[in-house]
Amino acid sequence: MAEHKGKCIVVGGGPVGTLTAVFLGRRGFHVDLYEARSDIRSAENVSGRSINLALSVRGLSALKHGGIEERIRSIGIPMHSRYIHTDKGSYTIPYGKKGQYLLSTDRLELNRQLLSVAEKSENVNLYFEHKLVNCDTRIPSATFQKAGSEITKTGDVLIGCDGAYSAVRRQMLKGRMDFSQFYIEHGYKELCIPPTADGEYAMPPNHLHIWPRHEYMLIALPNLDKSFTCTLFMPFSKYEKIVTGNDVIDFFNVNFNDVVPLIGDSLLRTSFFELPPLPLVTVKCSPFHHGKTALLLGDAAHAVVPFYGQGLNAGLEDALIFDGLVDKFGCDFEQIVPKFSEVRVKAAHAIADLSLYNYMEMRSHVATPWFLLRKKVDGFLNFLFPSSFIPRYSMVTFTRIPYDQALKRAKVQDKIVDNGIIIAGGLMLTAIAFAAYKTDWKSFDLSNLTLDRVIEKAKHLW
Ligand code: FAD
Ligand code: EGO
Repeated sequence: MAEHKGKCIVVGGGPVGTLTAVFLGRRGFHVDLYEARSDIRSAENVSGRSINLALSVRGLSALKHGGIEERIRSIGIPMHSRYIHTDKGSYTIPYGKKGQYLLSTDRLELNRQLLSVAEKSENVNLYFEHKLVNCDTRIPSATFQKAGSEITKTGDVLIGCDGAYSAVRRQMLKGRMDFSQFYIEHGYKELCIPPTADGEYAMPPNHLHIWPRHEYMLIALPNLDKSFTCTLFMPFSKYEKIVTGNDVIDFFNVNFNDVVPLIGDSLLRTSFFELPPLPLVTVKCSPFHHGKTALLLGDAAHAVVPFYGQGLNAGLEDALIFDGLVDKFGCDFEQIVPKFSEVRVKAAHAIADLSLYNYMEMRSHVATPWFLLRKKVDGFLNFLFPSSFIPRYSMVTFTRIPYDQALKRAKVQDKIVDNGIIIAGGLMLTAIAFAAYKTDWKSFDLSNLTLDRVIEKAKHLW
């Protein structure tokens, strides 16, 4: 491809920026991708700690379009059901009868694979240790800091994929862009459950492990090296009360007592304090573009709390939808760029709200029996009406129904289920009242109350 259709400046070499660069390069655009950090594939970067995330249909569809779905599936671990750990015991509920699952994927490995694909594209140039410090989204131009000096680049379109604290967005906010940012009370901390002494997984691996404890939530996702990465969600005010190794052990003994032997007493004592708890933010903005020259994708456009496991799935889906628009409108950025906001802002706001809703639900009435009942009712209704009733979690996770439509449908369904439960309850009360009314209480001799007599009585009533 000798003749370039246009020059794209992509900011951020995270998964969203890299996949976007792959898509644009493949369509014959010249792409310069700038990343603030050094190349995560180089030797100095082997941290040893794997942090994973759950990929589902939206993210995997985008990766498939990029031709690397198979490669990612081979480095991921399928989680076919949730594994709920309660105080009294544990149980599993499958994600779906149709072979639906989440893929537990190593973040860094996913990013490495994407960078390697981008690097192979002759239209894509990668620039590491280039931190965007300023940009003018009208030209568009971008200024990067590189080893103490500054360089300015211009192009036809500037695409900000630089995460939740986006520097590209910061510039765009000076124009007409609506913006909100909201921190929740909870912070997160990542811990590791190492393999057992004989090198095996410490728990069954093909599950999303969840310990719901109202205010506190703990999850664990499996890694290829037979470890699990645990994420603890807890209010910052509680973290402040845990200051010594003994505090940590006491806290876990009270709240997650089965987890202590899994992580190990000494590892738990030390690793808990390696990093401070990290905040969780929701960022909404609108629109995602400026004119025909600048656009935000991924967390830069919409950061969500992780209680639906959709942040990256939504970001990768952005790249897929963006590529669909490029396919439709060729190299006409005057059409593509505004159209992206038109089709995506509503969906992004919906997944932000859905994620916050799950956060509220998980810490309030999702004590364990409710979780079980609700998932069972959902599963049963889906069995009765397979095409018209899809549980909320399934619509979000296992379909590509736009998030805003999934939210709308879920609201209607919730009403039906709530009313259904009320009507069923009402019918039951009526039946009991009726039976009581028809019962001749005077002759009701409890000493004679055997099962046979009860049945006899019931027959008599009818
Ligand atoms: P990022 O991954 O943040 O990448 C942005 C890149 O831009 C980085 O490489 C950064 O170095 C670079 N950059 C930043 N500023 C500049 C600059 N000024 N100049 C140049 N480069 C810059 N999502 C899921 O789908 N499933 C999950 O299970 C899941 N679990 C999560 C659990 C937790 C605890 C958290 C916090 C998030 C989770 N997410 C999950 C969300 C997911 O991590 C993000 O949505 C995803 O990483 C966003 O990708 P991105 O490429 O848009 O941004
Ligand atoms: C009733 C009961 C309705 C993230 C329970 C809805 C989220 C919510 C953080 C899980 C799975 C991927 C996740 C389920 C619900 C990731 C997820 C879920 C967590 C926490 C998570 C499920 C990373 C909520 N998916 N999920 O149904 O299995 O249900 F527990 Cl704290």
